[in-house]
Amino acid sequence: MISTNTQDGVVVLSIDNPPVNALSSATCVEVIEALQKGNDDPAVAGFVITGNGRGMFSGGADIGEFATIMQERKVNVRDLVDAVDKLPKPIAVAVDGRALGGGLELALACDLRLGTPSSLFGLPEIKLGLLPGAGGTQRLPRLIGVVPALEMILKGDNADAAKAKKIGLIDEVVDGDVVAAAAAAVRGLAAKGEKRRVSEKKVSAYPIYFSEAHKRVPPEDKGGFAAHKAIDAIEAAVDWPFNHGSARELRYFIELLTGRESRAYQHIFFAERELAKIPGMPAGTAQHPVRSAAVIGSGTMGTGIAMTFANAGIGVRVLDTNAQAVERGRATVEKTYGDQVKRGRMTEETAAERLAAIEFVDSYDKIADADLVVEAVFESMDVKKSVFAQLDAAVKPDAILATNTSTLDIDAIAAATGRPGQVIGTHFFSPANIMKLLEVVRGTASSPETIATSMALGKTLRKVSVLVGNCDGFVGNRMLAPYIREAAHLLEEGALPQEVDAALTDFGFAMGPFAVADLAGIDVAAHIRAGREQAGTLGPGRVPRFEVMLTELGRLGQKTGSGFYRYEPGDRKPKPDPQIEQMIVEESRALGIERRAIPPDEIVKRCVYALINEGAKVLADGIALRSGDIDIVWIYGYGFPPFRGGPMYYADSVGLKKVLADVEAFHAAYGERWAPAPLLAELAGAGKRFASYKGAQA
Ligand code: 3H9
Repeated sequence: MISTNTQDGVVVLSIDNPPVNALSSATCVEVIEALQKGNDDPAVAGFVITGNGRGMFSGGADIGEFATIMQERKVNVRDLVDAVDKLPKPIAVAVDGRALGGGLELALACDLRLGTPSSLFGLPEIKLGLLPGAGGTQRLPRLIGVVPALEMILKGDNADAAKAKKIGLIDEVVDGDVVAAAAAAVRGLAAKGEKRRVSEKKVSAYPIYFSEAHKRVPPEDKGGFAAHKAIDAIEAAVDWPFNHGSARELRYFIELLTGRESRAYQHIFFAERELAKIPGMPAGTAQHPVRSAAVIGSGTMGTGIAMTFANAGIGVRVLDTNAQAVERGRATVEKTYGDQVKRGRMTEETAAERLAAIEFVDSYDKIADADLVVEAVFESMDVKKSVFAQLDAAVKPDAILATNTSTLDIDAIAAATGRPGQVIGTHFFSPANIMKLLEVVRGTASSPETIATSMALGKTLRKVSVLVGNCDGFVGNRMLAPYIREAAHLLEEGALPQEVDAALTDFGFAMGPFAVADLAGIDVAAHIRAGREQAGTLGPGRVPRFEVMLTELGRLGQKTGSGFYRYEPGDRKPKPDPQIEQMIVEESRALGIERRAIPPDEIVKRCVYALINEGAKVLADGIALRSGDIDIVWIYGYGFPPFRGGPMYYADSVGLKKVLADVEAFHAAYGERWAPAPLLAELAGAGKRFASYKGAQA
């Protein structure tokens, strides 16, 4: 896991633990032993630690070992970092690539830090619900000051080499042989008998820095647990000598590591990495290169998708025959990039490049040579079929034809073409240039090449791509339907939109279902409902009609200034509306329902368990490959609280027996729509978790 060579009295230790040079227990042991050996050897002047020259110095502690490492008291990054800090001989780090988490903490313990122009430095532990636990909270503020340290640790973002040099995180950026430069620097220190331990530095800060930082992060029960602990640990670096602060950091780290929040984040980390693993799809499956793309439709989705391509450096033609729609689309694109320049998030040159990458065209022959086309026209099967027939005739034979439908049957759309193997769903979420989620919807005929290309394209577009099966609503919108339906039943029974939304945002959702409905457009929901009514797929029992009633009233959501809430001009904040309250109360009366006060925890259970019960069906039907895939869809596409790990992980953490008992009680009280999913009943009965279910993949 490490290799060593000696260059003119300096031992160079290269970490070689693919794929990311994680500092596993075994790697730490090897490095510590090599340091001890070199230290005992009078011919050795000092050390350089580096990576394996493959662009990754180290991705940090081995996350896969977290479950056991502290409990079993195995040697870990903390021991390695302590050994480096105590080393009598000088040691430098030559960061070739990324130094993340424990990798950067190792660098911080060295006397000197050298990087290359492409090096990146970060402490992303916060994204795992942790704080840097190998001295990072103590050394970083000592090295660069409290304010930048707070920013780096609380955001978990990377600093590039230029920034790292500017803030004093590294000593030198070497555009050449960084290892040789580090070895020379070590010889220099050795010649002077000098050590430059960061742990020996002092740091001061005003208490207000910390009190303000506490105010800026989410509350402890809303995913902010690790952030508050990190702030306290950094404050300990100011208040106390290094060893005391370091002991505090360790205590917090262990507390976080074994806590619910971090376990949920670790689940998300691994679930995200599982997404690329597609059962039955060999790793080297051929892909179709996507160098140019086309988008059909210049509406909100079409322009958002076009910007997504442009942002990834792929030229895109947007086809729309409606001149007015094109003007609106063009204006949206120009405004979006213009705003980014105004906010300092993009240079004028970059904005100009991206604008130039998007071309609006008005006929199919102008997109004939596109490698991939994404259709984003009106959500109607007839319209889509007609577009696909025209695409099939006009676009080169090996191009992939993708649809952005959010609910419609991919196979029926594919059947309108003579190349069903090259048809697939790419369901972007609105706004497409911002939202991270991409559902890649595989049709019955979608070829392995089409699937592999679309998944790889998702990565190029910097999306989190989840491969899902073809059914009404796929994973996300299929689960959304019973969730929203239950929220509407709660209105009929006694709750108001603001109460339902408050209970769910209090649970941690980014937005409540009624605020979301107003944002997405009530007419969109009414249109989907009408389609399901026609297809007979609305679900068992009576389904509340609020979206139909609001549409009839012209209350289409934010865009008309009113929906489930009312909106002041220019203000997106939903305001409770007495007119809506009256409408809801009258609906309850008309249905003969005696309204009652519904406590927030019942609201949460009814909505979230409706989601979970449908998720179990999605899993059993093979529409999602794994329960973790469903979690990723809901976290990235629907604002499910990440600190709860996604709906299926949440169900596992509550315990499926308990979830089933509640679902059965709701079934008895509310009828068929609550019939427990057979998979939920099966797993609960066997004392298992959704995470253990491999059925659909087997
Ligand atoms: C820490 O350091 C704690 C310390 O403060 C204190 C300790 C006491 N460990 O993402 P990719 C695997 S916490 C184990 O597809 P990329 C990953 O699962 C750690 N495994 O590649 C995948 O495996 P597989 C702080 C890891 O190039 C494979 O590597 N560090 C680790 O797109 C490829 O991953 C972090 O939070 C790890 N640390 O991105 C960094 N990292 O092929 C987390 C990756 O079997 N990691 N793997 O599915 C990342 O952000 C990205 O993986 C990275 C590479 C940027 C490194």
